[in-house]
Amino acid sequence: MPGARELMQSSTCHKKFFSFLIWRSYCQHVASGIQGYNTSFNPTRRALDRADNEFELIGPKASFHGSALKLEDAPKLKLPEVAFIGRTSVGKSSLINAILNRKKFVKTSKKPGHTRLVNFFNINSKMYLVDLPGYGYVEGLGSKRGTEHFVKVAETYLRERAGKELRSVCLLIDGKVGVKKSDLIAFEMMGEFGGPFQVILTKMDKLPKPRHQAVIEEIYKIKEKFSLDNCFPHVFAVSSTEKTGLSELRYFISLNVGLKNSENW
Ligand SMILES: Nc1nc2c(ncn2[C@@H]2O[C@H](COP(=O)(O)OP(=O)(O)OP(=O)(O)O)[C@@H](O)[C@H]2O)c(=O)[nH]1
Ligand SMILES: [Mg+2]
Repeated sequence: MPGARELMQSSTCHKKFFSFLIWRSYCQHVASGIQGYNTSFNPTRRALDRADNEFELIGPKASFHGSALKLEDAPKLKLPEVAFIGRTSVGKSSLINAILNRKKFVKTSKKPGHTRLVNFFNINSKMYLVDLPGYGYVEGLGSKRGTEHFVKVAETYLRERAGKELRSVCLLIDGKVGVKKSDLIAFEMMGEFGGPFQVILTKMDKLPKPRHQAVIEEIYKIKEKFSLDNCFPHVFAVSSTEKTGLSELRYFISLNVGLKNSENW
C-alpha cells in the first residue's frame, strides 16, 4: 500500500491518534471486567446458544441510524458501541449482516472502498454496531487517497468516541489473504491507540481447514511482536457466507456491551 506507512506515521496523525491515555486506563478497566480477558476464551455451549438467541431476537429490530463524516452527526442517544475496522473488502459490512442474521441490512460490495462514512446501526436500542471505511485500495480513489480517507475518518471516530460509548474495536484480517503490510500498520496503530480490540479473521471458508491454525498462529506472533496487551487474547475466525464462528463473536460482543452479565450466562 504505497504511502500508507508515511501517512499513518505522519506526526499530526500520530499525535492525535494516540493521545488517548485517559481512555486507555478506562478501557483496561472495562476489559478486565470481561470474563476471559486474561485467560483463555472458552464459553460454554449454553452461553453461545444464549448469545445466538439474543441476536436472533435483536437482529430483526436493527435499524440504520445514519452516517457521519463529522462526529457531530453521530447519534445523540448514548448506547455502548462496537466498531469494525479493516482493509477494504475484508468483509466488515458482511460480518455485521452475519452477526445480525440479516442478508442485505448493511450494503456490501465486491468493489473495495464501498463504505465511505461511519455508519451507525442501532441494534434494538441496546447497542450500536459501527461500520467504518476500510484502509487500502479504494475503487476510484486508489490506495494513497483511500488510506488518507480512512485515517481522517477512523482517527476522528476513535478519538471522539474514546472513553465514551466505544467499548471495543474489531480489527478484521482476511484469513485467505493473510496479514498485509497495511494490516501490520493497523496493528501498530491499535496498539498505540490503547483501547480494547480483538482480531477477527474473515472469509475462513476460502481457506482449507488444515491451514486455519497456521493463520491463527500468525496473528498470535504479531500480537507478541507488538506487545499488544490491549488486544483480547482469543483470535476469532469467521465466515460470513458459511456462518461459522459467529456464536463466539456474538457472545463476546454481548459481554463487551454489557448485554449480558457474564455471571448470568
Ligand atoms: N467467501 C466469502 N466472501 C465474503 C465473506 N465476507 C465478505 N465476503 C465478500 O467480500 C466482498 C467485500 O465484502 P464487504 O462486506 O463489502 O467488505 P467491507 O470490508 O465492508 O468493504 P469496504 O466497505 O469496501 O471497506 C463482498 O463481495 C462479500 O460478499 C466471507 O466470509 N466469505
Ligand atoms: Mg463495507
